[in-house]
This record gives sequence, structure tokens and C-alpha cells, in this order.
Amino acid sequence: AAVQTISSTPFDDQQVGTAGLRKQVRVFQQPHYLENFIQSVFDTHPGFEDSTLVVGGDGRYHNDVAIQTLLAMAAARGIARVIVGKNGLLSTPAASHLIRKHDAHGGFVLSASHNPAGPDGDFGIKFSVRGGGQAPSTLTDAIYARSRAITAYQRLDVPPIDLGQVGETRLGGMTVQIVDSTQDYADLMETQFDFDAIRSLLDSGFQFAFDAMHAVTGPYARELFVHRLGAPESVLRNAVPQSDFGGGHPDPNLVYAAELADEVVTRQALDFAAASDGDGDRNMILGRGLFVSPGDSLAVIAANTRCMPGHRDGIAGAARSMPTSRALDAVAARQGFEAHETPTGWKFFCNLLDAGRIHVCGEESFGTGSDHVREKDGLWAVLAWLNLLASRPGQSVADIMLDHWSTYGRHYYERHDYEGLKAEDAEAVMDALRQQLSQLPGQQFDALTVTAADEFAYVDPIDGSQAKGQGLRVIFGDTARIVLRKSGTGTSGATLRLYLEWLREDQWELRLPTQEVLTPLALIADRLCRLKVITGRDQPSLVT
Ligand code: VG1
Ligand code: CO
Repeated sequence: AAVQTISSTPFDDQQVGTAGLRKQVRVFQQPHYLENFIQSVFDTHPGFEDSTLVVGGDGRYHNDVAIQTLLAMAAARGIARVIVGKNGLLSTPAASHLIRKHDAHGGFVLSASHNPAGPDGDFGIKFSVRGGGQAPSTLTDAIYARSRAITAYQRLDVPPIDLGQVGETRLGGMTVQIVDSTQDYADLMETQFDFDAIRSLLDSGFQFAFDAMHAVTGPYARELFVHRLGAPESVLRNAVPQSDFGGGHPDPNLVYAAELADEVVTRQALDFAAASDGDGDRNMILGRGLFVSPGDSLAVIAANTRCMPGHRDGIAGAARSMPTSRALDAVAARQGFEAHETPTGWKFFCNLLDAGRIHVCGEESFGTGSDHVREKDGLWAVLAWLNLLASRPGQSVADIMLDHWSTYGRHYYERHDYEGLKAEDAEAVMDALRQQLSQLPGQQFDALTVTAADEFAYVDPIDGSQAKGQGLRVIFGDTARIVLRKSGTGTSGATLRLYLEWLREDQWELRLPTQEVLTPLALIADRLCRLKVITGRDQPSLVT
């Protein structure tokens, strides 16, 4: 087959956000749009010749088309081998694992994560580098610059190939290896957790369910829970990946996984349940009668790694993104491991993980993970909880949480999202708070005194790289915090995220309704940033 050189003109919007390039499907369907981006990656990131590339996606609408484009371009690029998930499916953490396992030079994950799919939904592409982490900002900036100057791309003139058969085929000079990544992924999980203990727990009458939200984790969950841990098929919900995610919003939280939440939290029908997002990197943890806030889940896992074979010797350190609750810091302080605070987005954890400085990390946005891969990992978190429950016979999720809060205090936490705002309104709200930051320290609001207020900036302790403008924070000592930042994953309008956190330590304060604790803080936040006045919204679009 012949290499075709196709001339093209640049698009000016191919700067990646918090996690890859994410746009409406119809943007990706424009002629040359995806091709320009892929070519910009190839042009910017040398070393692909004679190397391996990993490719897969969350199965959403346009996944198959995009993968065939990628393969034809990879073949023209002279890449020796491409490893593709069967049927084009790879969860984000499974892709990270494959990149590491095969020492691939990089990988593409086609996903818009928890955003809805279908012709009117979203699509996305994330590029990962050797080691399995998402491209750092220095690289994505270079890709962006290249995308604004590109004049042509190359592809091999070949018909689409069948992605349904495991095995090897040739595409020009390139080998295409189609793999069933569920085996590799489950093997990795067996090295991290005590499967015998979890098997006994699941066999003891423990009632459990996992909701894949019609997205990519279904086949992985079946391999783990049914085939390897002996649970009945009925523990799986919505476990067949669909290109439109069943018309839903594959975001595991109390609003979008409402049915499961109702069953477990309200009706208290199960001991434990969990859900994952579109590309399998997020998790929601529910116990009979309660929702475990992601920041709490991270803290509990970090406090209890010694029961998990992958971290039997404890951890050197842990990290959280800046807006994530400081529940983790309380554990680090008492147990004596390093705690790091990074900007939002998993790529900021990767240097710390590579250097062995941290072993566990997480974000408030339902992301938790460890050094086993370089992405957050939904099923890893679910197995971590099952391992923990198995190590404490007779204790419920609620018992474990109460025990944790009694020791470390409880960081009540909420995130308020204001979606679909006008860009200038979102900016005006940020400005309203930004302008006051320097005058805030020392000021008193109700019982709280501001001890610090700033715009978060980060210097990576490993390579010295800097990230500025990572969100505004108003800190009231160790007691409370207000954080405000603009989302970097939306595809229309602007989204503001307001994060509220309040620590309560007295025994009687450990089981209050979250909203009751945080409402005064929300009022203070609104006084400071005048969000309601500026945007005309009297409530958030979503509270998680
Ligand atoms: C959001 C979350 C962030 C997460 C990112 C990607 O980003 O807040 O914590 O890392 O999504 O997650 P933002 O910029 O919209 O707040 V995923 O599951 O989309 O790969
Ligand atoms: Co995701």
C-alpha cells in the first residue's frame, strides 16, 4: 500500500485540557481534525520509529472510526508494532498498564471519560508517554504549537481492519497485535490485592454490586469479580459496553448513578457497591446506608495499605490534588509519611510516582490509584476496599468510616459545579475572588479566620517544572477551606467548580448531614466571589 500525503490547514483549538483533547463528536468529525492532532503528536514526539504504540478507547461512538485512522497513520509513520485492545476497547488504567508492560513508546486512549457519548455527545483523545502517564504540559504545549502550523499529514492507503479477533496482522510494514487486555489487567490486580481473602468475603454472604454504567469496565469487572473471585454474574450491573453508554452520563456519583445509590444508601439493600466511569479510571464507593466521599476513600486506603499485598510494607508518601480534601494530610501527619499537594489532573502525580516518593494518590473527582500504573484506576479502588473489608471481618463500611473519623477527624466535603456558564461570567467570578486574596488573611467570617489565601501554583519537586493559575484557595487554618477553579474538561461554555471542606473532630460531630455542616461555608464563598449575582444562578448544576 502507498503512503498518502494529504494537505491540511491548522485548527486553532487543539490545546489539551486537564486530561487530553476533548470536544464534541461533531468537532472530531470535521475532515482532517483528528488526523491533524495525531500528526502533531508524531511530529513532536520523536522515537516512534521501530517502537510500540498502544491504542484503545472507552468504546464510545466514533471509537472505531478513530482507531482505523490512527492505525493507518501509525503505519505511515513507520511504527513497528501497535497493540490494540480487542474491539478497540481499553480502559484508561489498562492502557497505562500495557504501555508499561510492553515498554511502549506511548499510547493513545480515545475517551471523553465521564462525558456523555453518541453523535451529539463528546469524544476525546489522550496521549500517553513511555511509562504510561499522560503527556506532560511541556509536550502538550509543543503538540499544540505544531497543530497550529501543520500543513499535511500522512496515512497508509489501507482498508479498515477487523478489531474483533485476538492475534496479529500486518498493515504495510507494521504489526497490529490485538489483545484481550482484561487478562493482563486482572493479572496485575492479583499482584496488588489478597484475592483469597476477597474470595472468602464474597463467599460469606456479603452482598455486593458493581455498576459499569454501560461503559468500558464491564469486561474487566466480569474477569475480576466473576471469573477470578467467584462472584455470581448478578453482581454486575450495566456490564456490556455500549457506544452511547445506554444514553446515560457515565459519571459515578450520587446523581448519575442514582439507581445504585438508592439501592445501597437509601434502601440499604447491599453491604457494598461501586461504580466506574466511561474510561474506567473513576470510582464511587458506597456502603450500606452511606456514600464514601472520594477524599475520605483516599484517606482510608492510604491509612490501611498494609493489608494489601501490593503495599504490604506501607507507603513512603501519598498525594492529592489541591482541591481534594485534607483528610489524606491528617493520615500522613499521624502515620509519618510524606504528603504532597499537586494541581488537578493525574499527570501531576506521575513524577512523584516514578521517583518512589508517593505510592498512593487521588482526587476529589472520584479518582484513586497507586504506583501500579500511571493513571487513576476505578477497579483498583474497588478491590482496595474489598481487600480492606476482607481484612476486617464483621466490620461494615460504616464501621470503618466511623473508626477512621474517630481517629483522624472528619473532613466534610462537597463540590458544587456550575456548568454551561458564559466564559466571561466564569472569568468575572474568578476575578472577584482573585482581587480580594491579598486582603483576606486575618479576616474573620463567623467562627472562621482566614489564615492564607492565594492562587495555587506548583513546582514539581522532581523536575522543577512549574504550573501556575491552578485554582484560588481561601484557607481557614486546618479547619476549613474554600477552593474555586475553572474546569478544563468541558466541551461547551465554562464550568466553575467550588470546593468546600470543613473538619469536625468531636465525637458528636462525626455523623452530621454534610449539607448542614457546609451551608455556612457556601454562604461565605458566595459572599467572596459573588457567584450568584454575577452568573444569575441560584444553585449549582451538580453537587458531588
Ligand atoms: C476533571 C476533574 C479532575 C480529573 C479530570 C479528568 O477535571 O476535576 O480531577 O483529573 O476531570 O478525569 P476538570 O478540569 O474538569 O475539573 V477523567 O475521569 O475525565 O480522565
Ligand atoms: Co475517566
